[in-house]
Amino acid sequence: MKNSHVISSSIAVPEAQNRVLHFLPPGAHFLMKRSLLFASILALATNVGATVVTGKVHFITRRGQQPVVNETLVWLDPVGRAPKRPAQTFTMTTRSKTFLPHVVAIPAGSTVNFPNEDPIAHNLFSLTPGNTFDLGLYRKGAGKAHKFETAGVVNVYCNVHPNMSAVVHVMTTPYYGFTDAQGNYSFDVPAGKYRVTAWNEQGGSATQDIEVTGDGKVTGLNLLTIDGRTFRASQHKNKFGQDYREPRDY
Ligand SMILES: [Cu+2]
Repeated sequence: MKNSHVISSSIAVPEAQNRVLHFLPPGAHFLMKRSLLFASILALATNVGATVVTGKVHFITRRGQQPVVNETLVWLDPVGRAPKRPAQTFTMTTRSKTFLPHVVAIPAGSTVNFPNEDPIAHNLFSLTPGNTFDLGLYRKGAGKAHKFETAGVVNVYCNVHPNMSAVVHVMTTPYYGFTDAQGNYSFDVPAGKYRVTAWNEQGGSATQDIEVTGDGKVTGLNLLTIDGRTFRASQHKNKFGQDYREPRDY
């Protein structure tokens, strides 16, 4: 028997993204959008006695700010043990001097391939402690890969193009997924205590502690609010920790 607990409230999202809600089974929007990433959520959803934890992430924005709402990652860290998602191989492509996708979430120990579809060379790197790497300069083709062992948020950049950036979330909990374009999320989890965290690049994270009881009730779950008003796209350093030189035209 599954129980659904819906937290509903207004959400300030850009008009263009304020589309009609689709009513889907819990978790379905995750599966539709990022089927590879969330293929294993089906297995989790079949837990006997699982309770559906459903909520919404709310954004506070300054005038003209448009956070990419469906790049909001939500995860539930269980107090105590949890099953692990198996490490897998993911792909983050460089195309038109951007990373596609811009944000990924992967189980710890997973490998990300970085194929280059541009006719120009890139040099992807990260200086994030625990996940530092430097793939070197490489041209169009299959590209290179990196295995992400340490949990946390990893910033990935290109040493040639200062405007290229991506985020890899290395997860230990199996309960994670991206919200839909309205900020809705839904998880099937067994009874227990959890810390719920919502993260968006334009505003950092918000957390709250909840408890899912054996009879399918969820306590402590409120609207998660991400305040993006102080967000500024800051210029990062190159792989040597120095300012980028004059942008080269390629
Ligand atoms: Cu580049």
